[in-house]
Amino acid sequence: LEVATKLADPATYDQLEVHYQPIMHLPSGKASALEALIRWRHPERGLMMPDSFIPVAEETGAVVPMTRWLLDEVIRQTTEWAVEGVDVSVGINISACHLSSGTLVADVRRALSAHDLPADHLVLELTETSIAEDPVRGGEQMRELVAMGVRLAIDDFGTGWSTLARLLAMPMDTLKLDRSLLQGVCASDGVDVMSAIVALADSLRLRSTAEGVETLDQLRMVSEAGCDYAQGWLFARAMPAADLGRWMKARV
Ligand code: G
Ligand code: G
Ligand code: MN
Ligand code: NA
Repeated sequence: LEVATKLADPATYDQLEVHYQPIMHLPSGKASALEALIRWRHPERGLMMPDSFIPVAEETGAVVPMTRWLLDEVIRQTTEWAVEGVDVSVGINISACHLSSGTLVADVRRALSAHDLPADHLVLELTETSIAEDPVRGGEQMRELVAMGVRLAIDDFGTGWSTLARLLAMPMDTLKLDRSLLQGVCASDGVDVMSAIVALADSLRLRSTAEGVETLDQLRMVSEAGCDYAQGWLFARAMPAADLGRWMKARV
C-alpha cells in the first residue's frame, strides 16, 4: 500500500534510478545497444529491484506516468552519450497496460521530439503476453510507432508459445530470447533449440538477441546458434549512467 501511494506521486521519481545494461553485437564485438532497467532508491528500504514495485505500479496504473518520465530520462541520457561519441540504441520495457492505455504513441512522440535522438535508436520492449492481450488496438499503436521510426522488440520470447501466431503478424524488429532458454539445457540440445529460434527470427527478418549470457560456454552456444546480439552478466551488469558512460568510453 505504501509502495502504491508513493509511486502515484511524481515527487517519488527523484528516487528512481535508471541502470543500463549493454547489449553486444556479436559479429563486431561492440556494445551497440543498451537496455534501461529501473531501480528505486527507497529512503528506508534501500535499492529496490523492479520485480518488487513494477507489478504494483502496473496494477494501479502508476506505471504509465512513470514510464513517461523514464522515456524522457533515457532518451535525454542516450542523446547526451551520442553527443559524446557513444552511439548506442536503447531499449525500454513497456508494460501491457501502457499499450492498452492508448497514450503510448503520444508519450513516445513527445519524448523523442524533446531531444535529438534518431527514432531508430529507441527500442520498445514488449512481452508476448502484452502484445497478445489486445492485438487490434495494440497492433494499431505498434504500426504507428514503427511509422515514426521506433523499433519494437519481443521481450521474454519463449515463455508463451500459445501466442506465437498472433505475435508473428506484428511489425517487430528484434526477437529477444529469454534467458530460460540458456538455463538447464544441456549444451548440444540447447544449441539446436536456439538455432531453430534464430532461424525462425531470420526467416521473419528479425534480429535476434540472446538474454542471460553468463559464461563463455553460453556465449559460444549463442554464437553457434547464429544469434546477432547477446546480453548478460558475462559482458556487464546493468549499471548507473555514470559507470555505463565510463564503461562504454573505455571500449571505444
Ligand atoms: O534487472 P532486472 O531486475 O532490472 O529487471 C527485472 C524485470 O523488471 C525485468 O522483467 C524487466 O523487464 C522489468 N523492468 C525493469 N525495468 C522496467 C521498467 O522500466 N518498466 C517495466 N515495465 N519493467 C521493467
Ligand atoms: O525481462 P527482461 O528481459 O526485461 O529482464 C531483464 C532482467 O534480466 C533484469 O532483471 C536483468 O538484471 C536480468 N539479467 C541480465 N543479464 C542477466 C544474466 O546474465 N543472468 C541473469 N540471471 N539475469 C540477467
Ligand atoms: Mn527487457
Ligand atoms: Na527478457
